[in-house]
Amino acid sequence: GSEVKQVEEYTNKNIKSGQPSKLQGIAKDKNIIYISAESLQSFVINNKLNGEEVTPFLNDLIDESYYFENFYHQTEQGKTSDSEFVIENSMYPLSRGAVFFTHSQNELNAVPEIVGDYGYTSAVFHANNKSFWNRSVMYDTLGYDKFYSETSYNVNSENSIGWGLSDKAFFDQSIKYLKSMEEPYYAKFITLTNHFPFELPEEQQTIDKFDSNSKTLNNYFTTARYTDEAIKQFFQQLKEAGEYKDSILVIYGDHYGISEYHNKAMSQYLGKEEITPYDHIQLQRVPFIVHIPGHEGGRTISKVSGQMDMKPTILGMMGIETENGVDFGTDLFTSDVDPLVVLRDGSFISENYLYTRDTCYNRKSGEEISMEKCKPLVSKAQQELNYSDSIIYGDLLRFYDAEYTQVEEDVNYK
Ligand code: GP9
Ligand code: MN
Repeated sequence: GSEVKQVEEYTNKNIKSGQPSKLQGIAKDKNIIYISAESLQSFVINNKLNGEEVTPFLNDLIDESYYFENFYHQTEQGKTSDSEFVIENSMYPLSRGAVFFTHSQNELNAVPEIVGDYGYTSAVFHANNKSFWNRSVMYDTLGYDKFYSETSYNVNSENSIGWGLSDKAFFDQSIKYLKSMEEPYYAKFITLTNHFPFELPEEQQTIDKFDSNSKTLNNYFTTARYTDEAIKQFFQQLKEAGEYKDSILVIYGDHYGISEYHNKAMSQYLGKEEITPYDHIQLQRVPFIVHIPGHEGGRTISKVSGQMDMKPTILGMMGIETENGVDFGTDLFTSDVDPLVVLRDGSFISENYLYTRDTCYNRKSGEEISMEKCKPLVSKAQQELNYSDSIIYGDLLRFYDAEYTQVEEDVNYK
């Protein structure tokens, strides 16, 4: 127990804001619908190819949502599964392997389990084999009630693209299951079509390919557009099914899709001379969109943030608070915390600085500056990673009783 206490002291002192969410309670008793957008990076958002928007639906949606434009994925080798681990536990993934495989029996305080205590039913929708990433085991550990995996879907050669069921067919076939869920529900949809190598049959392409030496980047625009259209169709179907207005929709990118092997082509697309280590970190940004029907005043939020922050942010919106949880993220709808986003390799982004590969940069200008500026945060970042690792390796939440409470009175938000 005392080691977790130490972590709790650290997160209380360094991370928790102590302020209620500005949207406290806005999601109380509403359905929560997550869309994990495979390999979707921020560089295509509000961006064009040959004069055409890459993600027209998401760009419009952002005007009616909270959009975090400096939001980073924090995944490692566990890819999608790491993103799932991070967003539901507000802890770091491991530096090697995937927690979903190596520590699937750990005691956790994951969001599905917490919201289950407040009357939510929960499910994951993902049309891949249920054992991929050890999901069927890990989803039990996370507290999910139900997993709609490949066998719940009608998958054939006509409706498959690349890795499996196309995103459009996936959402289409999911609606009936969603409708059957007892409300309020917490549902996570994991898309698949925008996955390496990003191949899409020509007749389904609605935007040009890019023209460079990287087939991967060239293709990427076509599948990113496809997912954008699939999400558009899903919103439409949610409305038709009556599932939209009582729900809050949360869309996020799980991790990067374009690796640094494609830097040359990427620099060509972005119109830069080269992709520096600073640019490489900035390319780890993925979209994070919170869409609240009936609360459409769009706001783009620039503060630095990461997947780690999703658990406290969503729980804050549900009015669910904890005094003693050991989350490493903060509620993004509170304002008094100096943000520090730590990536798994020890790189970090703070309000003023960006650090990677032993180099300190001015975050806003990208200019290289003295390491002295970054030094204190380098050790803080390492400390956080070590704390998170020690909890996972020692399965320390076994000895720890985090208490969650839901605010009684209604909403605080304006
Ligand atoms: C597979 C999907 C993609 O089920 O989650 O996996 P990834 O390779 O991105 O981790
Ligand atoms: Mn993925």
